Amino acid sequence: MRDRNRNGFTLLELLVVIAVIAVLAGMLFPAIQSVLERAKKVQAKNDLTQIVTAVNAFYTDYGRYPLPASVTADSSATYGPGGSSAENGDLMKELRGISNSLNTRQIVFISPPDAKDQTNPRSGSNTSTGGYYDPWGTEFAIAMDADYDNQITPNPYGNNNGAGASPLRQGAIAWCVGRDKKLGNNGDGKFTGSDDVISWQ
Ligand SMILES: [Ca+2]
Repeated sequence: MRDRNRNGFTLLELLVVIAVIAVLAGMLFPAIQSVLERAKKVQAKNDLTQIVTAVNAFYTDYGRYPLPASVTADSSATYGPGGSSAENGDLMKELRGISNSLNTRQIVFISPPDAKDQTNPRSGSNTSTGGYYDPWGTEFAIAMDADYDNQITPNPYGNNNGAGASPLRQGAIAWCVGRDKKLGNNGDGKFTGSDDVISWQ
């Protein structure tokens, strides 16, 4: 009996070991979560930069932004959540050269990956609508200077709420609403303190 105890673990020793592992895992979990969250933000920033680059490349090639002729105000040139066009799919199809109503030469300005999960798309495209989604599952938003006065009116986050002045001295901008899926911090519309990611800062 005594020899067996000396060579193996007692039940109590095993329980202590399991408890220690559980405590360590509990301490590591938030750290891992925050690393993953930071990686998603970096991914979102990259995607936003590519979208803005694609819009500006369209401008360079065609001398205008990828907007229907009827759209002449910045306020009606916003695609994605909260925009005049609630989805970004139509714009993305133009930028990808899938649609040729604005992109008449069907130049490919951007090629986002297809989202792996088409019923809950993240970090990629919905293959039927063309909508381009952020890493948390909401479509990216894009705004353009539709009246060509070299500024976007208004700044989607308002004047001096952490995302610059309104109007904003940009020709094309893009942003996404982050993990909480709401503009600003839990829907307050302010960039300061929010989990949103923007292209212009
Ligand atoms: Ca403008």
